[in-house]
Amino acid sequence: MTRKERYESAREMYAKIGVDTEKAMEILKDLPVSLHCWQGDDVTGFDHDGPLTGGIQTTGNYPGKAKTPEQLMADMDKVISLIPGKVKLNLHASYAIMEPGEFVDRDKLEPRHFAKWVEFARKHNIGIDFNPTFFSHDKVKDGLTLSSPDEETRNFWIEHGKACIRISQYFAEETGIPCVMNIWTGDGFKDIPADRMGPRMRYKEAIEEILSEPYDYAKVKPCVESKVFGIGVEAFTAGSAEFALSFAATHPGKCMPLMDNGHYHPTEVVSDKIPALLCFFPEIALHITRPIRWDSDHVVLFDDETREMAKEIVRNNALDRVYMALDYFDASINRISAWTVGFRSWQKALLMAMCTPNEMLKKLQDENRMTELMVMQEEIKTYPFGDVWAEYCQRCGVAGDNSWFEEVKKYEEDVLLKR
Ligand code: RNT
Ligand code: ZN
Repeated sequence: MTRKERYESAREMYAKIGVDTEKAMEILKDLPVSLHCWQGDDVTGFDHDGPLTGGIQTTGNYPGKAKTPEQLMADMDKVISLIPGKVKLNLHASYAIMEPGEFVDRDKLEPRHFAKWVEFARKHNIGIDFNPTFFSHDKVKDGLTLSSPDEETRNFWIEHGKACIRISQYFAEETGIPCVMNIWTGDGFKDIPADRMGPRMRYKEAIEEILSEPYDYAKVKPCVESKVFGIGVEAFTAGSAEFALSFAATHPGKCMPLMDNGHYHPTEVVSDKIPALLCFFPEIALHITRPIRWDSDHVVLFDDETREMAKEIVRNNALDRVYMALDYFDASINRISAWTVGFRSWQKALLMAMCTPNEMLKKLQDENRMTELMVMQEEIKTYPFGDVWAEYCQRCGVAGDNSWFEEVKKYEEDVLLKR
């Protein structure tokens, strides 16, 4: 059978259970998913020489890491040529591009420092998401930024946040696509604190100050990302889950919560949290990653929890309410491949969720036909999803199988190993 024939046969099988594979592909191909620039250079950025701090860590020393904006952009061009669907660029403030000899600290960053990224986005006809960088900087004082008891420190980082709001507004205006601006700090303590509320009150007030910078919520979408712990801040993080959710809930029309599925206790699942939040928040944001035992930020795979998260977005008709962004960084393997596998995995998860007879399954649940529900859920696991995926990739002009990896090997030889 040819690929086309295989797809036709799959399409018929899915149609019999009420799934429209054509519609699924149509929707998915235009659905933006944010691709994080930081996989390409191990979260280093261009504005400092220091180490990566803030409770996050990359491990590995695979050759070919991008060291300049040009290299990072070339690498992202390569990735974009290998993945189906619609990309959005996700940038951190530390990826500012200065003029030669120029140094501007983070509190003084301006839109012009990101003009080259806007050019990049224009070239690909995509939007940009943004993140203030509250880590890897000498003004992180005793592990604290926005929650620091030191006013000067706090103000520096508040000014950084405000600068980032202005830059986000610039991105939205230049691209015509809203910019999701995510606030995450690694603020916390290694050991048992004597005051948990003080840092959180300072954090709350600092975010409020950042959000007092004027912006249009239709264009700039600030989020607050929570985290349970980080390396070196095991005992306490200021931006805990309850903190971030409560902040977002009490500032409607100003910001939304962001859940990173690496940021919870290992038996908690974000797939279950998505529908809970959707009951209350008009919009939410996600960082999609793969935690192994902790927030290890491994490459996203087409695994059970990834699929479950995609299902919750799709079957609750929330594709226009959930901002999806990848967030992981593996320095131990080819970085182009890491990006590509992760993006393709999330695309697969979304496509599979769309190729699931969600209405029929919900009905079985509502009629308490739980035995049948189990049988049906097991049945569709072996439906010919691979044939739909191959067709989707073909229509997007990329390889439907692993032949894209040949391109990566060639790029490694021709470009990465020469760096
Ligand atoms: C860290 C958070 C945060 C970062 C990026 C680089 O644990 O997940 O989102 O990964 O901002
Ligand atoms: Zn994250």
